[in-house]
Amino acid sequence: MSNTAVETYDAVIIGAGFGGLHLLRRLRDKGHKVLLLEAGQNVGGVWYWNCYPGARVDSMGHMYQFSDPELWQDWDFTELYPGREEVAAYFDYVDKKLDLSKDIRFGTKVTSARFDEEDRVWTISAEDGYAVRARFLLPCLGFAAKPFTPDIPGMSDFNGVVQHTALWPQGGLDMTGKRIAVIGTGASGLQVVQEASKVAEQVTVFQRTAMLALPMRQRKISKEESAQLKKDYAAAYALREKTFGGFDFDFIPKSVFEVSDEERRKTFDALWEKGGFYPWLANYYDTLMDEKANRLVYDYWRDRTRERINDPRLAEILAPTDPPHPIGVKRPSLEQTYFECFNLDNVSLVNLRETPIERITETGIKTTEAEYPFDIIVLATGFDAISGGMLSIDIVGSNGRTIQERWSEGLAAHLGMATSEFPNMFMVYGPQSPSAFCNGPSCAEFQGDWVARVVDDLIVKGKTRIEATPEADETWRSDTVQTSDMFYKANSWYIGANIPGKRREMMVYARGIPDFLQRINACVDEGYSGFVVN
Ligand code: NA7
Repeated sequence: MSNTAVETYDAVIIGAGFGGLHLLRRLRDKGHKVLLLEAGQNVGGVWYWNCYPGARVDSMGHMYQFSDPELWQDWDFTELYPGREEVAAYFDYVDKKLDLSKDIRFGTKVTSARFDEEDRVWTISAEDGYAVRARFLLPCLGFAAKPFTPDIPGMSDFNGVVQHTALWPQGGLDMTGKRIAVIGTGASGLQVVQEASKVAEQVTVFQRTAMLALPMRQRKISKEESAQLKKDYAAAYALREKTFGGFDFDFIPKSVFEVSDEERRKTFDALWEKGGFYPWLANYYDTLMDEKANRLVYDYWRDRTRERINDPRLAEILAPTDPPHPIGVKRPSLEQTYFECFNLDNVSLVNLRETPIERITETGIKTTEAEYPFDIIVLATGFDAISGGMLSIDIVGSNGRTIQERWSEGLAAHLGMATSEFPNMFMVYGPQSPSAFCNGPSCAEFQGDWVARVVDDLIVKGKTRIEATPEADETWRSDTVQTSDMFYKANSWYIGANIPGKRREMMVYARGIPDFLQRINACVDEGYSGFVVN
């Protein structure tokens, strides 16, 4: 049914992170009428919400920004791996420089979207009653739009504060002198522990799976060094299209077994010193595909990590003799002082594999072994990642089925950006896109440029409907889920295994950026293969 009471746009974007902002800019530049809807009160996406102490990027700053010289020439990060406050300031800078906010409606949590087949237009509605129409619906939700809170008995009984990291109060939460529990040892947990240990009376870390974290090698970047580094930015950005992970470095094109023990050791040492993702994504190519090759990396990681932990009992829990899963098949967090924290008197560790949590009480946490009193319980328990955000919105496609129904037998998204029954909808950073295996801003630009190009082309040609075919969805699905067996050996959010009851399937396109770009560009060159356009 037509509804002319609400305004109609060429495109409505959901989400003001890297993906949404880039797309807004590109479509606006092409002269289209675009509106961006954002649930938060500012730009930044995950960086708006994840304002917990210590929140920090796991990519180097020069890679964690837009590649447009008009933007980077006047922007300097002051640390190699920027903290949340600097990233938030960067978003404000981009917003101001490009005057983006004028086309953003903040505080607008989209709850539903319906495709009207007669008009070939989406009607998008928000929690506050706001509604708008658009030819194209462009969800740019990021991988972490839906925080995950585990169902631990007694949570509501607790008299203190229970706080999920991704819903941290924008005004902060003072941990000084408090007794803090941290449940979860992913990136968020590690970062909170590093900060809380400096100010809290006591920090107790509840670990289920040891985090095989890599050393960040954080350092300050002076203005002079930044200016020097900028000489290489253009070359670094050009490289992103040619590497597996959308970074300016890549795997060594040799097997770990091809080299002598001495050469391997030298390489491992050099990668370790560089830190960050180098030991993961700049290692010998077979370390992420072959379990024996991977084990060599694990053993190296374990021994180097144990050097930093004084108590051998804790060392065995934090860096076990045998790997809990192959290293790197679950995203390795970057840490600065995490392992040394366990040498401090005010930090202790509870191994949930030996003593699981029974319940939360009025005063703290009760495990099968003991009861611990707390003032604040931090839930660093992650996200219903990749698909959780999309599935939280009531999106109804061309034949009346919801996106939940469409994907009930498994995710299927042509090019990781579109899905049959949902015409005129393109996702950036969505299910079956390279998302988590691609540096965020790189992926935002690759996918955003493609979507902007397609939307523009269709509008210019007077086409009003584009829909992926079920066959194209299936092909992409199978190319995504059929990945290295290694990825199925960890209970990671890449495969949905961190969420009870969630289908266990690879949700991230893991064939590398060059392959991805080749396929999405070929699709357009072939006249939109895998789509029906009219
Ligand atoms: P992650 O990496 O998904 O980490 C969540 C952590 O929470 C992880 O250690 C989980 O243990 C733990 N967890 C989840 N549920 C429970 C329950 N019920 N009991 C105990 N522990 C639990 O989320 P983050 O927010 O840290 O990071 C997400 C991404 O953001 C990260 O990869 C970076 O890309 C940035 P598990 O390992 O599943 O045993």
